[in-house]
Amino acid sequence: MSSTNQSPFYQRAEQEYQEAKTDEERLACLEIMMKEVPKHKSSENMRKNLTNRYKKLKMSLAKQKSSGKGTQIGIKKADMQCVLTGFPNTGKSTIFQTLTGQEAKISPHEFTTFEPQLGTFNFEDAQIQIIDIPSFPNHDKSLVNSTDTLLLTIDNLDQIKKSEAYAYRTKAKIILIFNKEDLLSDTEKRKIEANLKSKFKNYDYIFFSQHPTKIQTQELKQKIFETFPIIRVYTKEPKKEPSKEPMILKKGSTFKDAAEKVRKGMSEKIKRSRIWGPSSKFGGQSIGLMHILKDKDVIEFIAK
Ligand SMILES: Nc1nc2c(ncn2[C@@H]2O[C@H](COP(=O)(O)OP(=O)(O)OP(=O)(O)O)[C@@H](O)[C@H]2O)c(=O)[nH]1
Ligand SMILES: [Mg+2]
Repeated sequence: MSSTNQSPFYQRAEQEYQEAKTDEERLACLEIMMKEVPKHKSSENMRKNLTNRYKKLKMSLAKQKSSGKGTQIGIKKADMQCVLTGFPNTGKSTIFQTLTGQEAKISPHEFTTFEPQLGTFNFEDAQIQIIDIPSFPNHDKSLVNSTDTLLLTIDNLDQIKKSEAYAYRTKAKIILIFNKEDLLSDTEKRKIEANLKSKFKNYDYIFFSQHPTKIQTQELKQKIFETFPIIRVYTKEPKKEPSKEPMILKKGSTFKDAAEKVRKGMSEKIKRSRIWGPSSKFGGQSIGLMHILKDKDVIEFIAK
């Protein structure tokens, strides 16, 4: 069975496999190929071949990891990360500049952004990492596939389906940013909105532009923040104000996880602990190590 008889997903994954730069990427491609290859007799050899390649790669990756080498993409992932993607000239770098206040290269020519630009913005004490990358098809595949959230920036509806060819392997949540709102008449905007609500129900979307209102910018930041499976927890010392910078923990974390994040081994030294905020029954409630925390909790503890 030749690979030309395979599904389009298989073929795409195979092509990406050939172009892949890291073993992680190759592994992800193989996973798709293994899923897509037909299960009948005539493709048995092909399946075996794929499984063998997969196993070998997994082993070599495990070795790399244990020897501490690992693979490198040059950007250290923060607790919360989002990536701006889309077709050329949709206004991604302009959005990057609006959100971060950092200057970006912006021009009416295509592919103005030719390498990833890293920035951060603040939302209610949380530091969110944002990366502006080159447009499809020159995007950074490993970033698109590995980030938490994709900000898919479009200026017409056809781009949604077309972009699936470039982002079909991502595990990220997607927010659609319909940009250049200023170019739309009220009627056009209503039509687009109706389409988004009927044909693209699965996407969370927002209209945006190069001159957004304060409320629009806040709403975009809020939407981005809500895609991350994390909570903010503030710590405080007795009789003092809570920390300005929250700790960022995974959703479902316990007080023990928080104490361990402050310092390894800390959870074994806790003498007394109290909590204020959404997960407490009342302000100043005493809690045990297994208490499950919520976003915006404030914890106070005394260690031995
Ligand atoms: N009318 C209008 N023009 C915009 C808006 N946002 C960006 N532009 C213009 O669109 C062009 C492209 O903007 P960029 O921010 O460079 O777009 P990009 O997606 O980063 O483009 P590449 O990096 O080249 O792929 C520039 O001329 C911007 O001034 C907007 O909201 N409204
Ligand atoms: Mg750009």
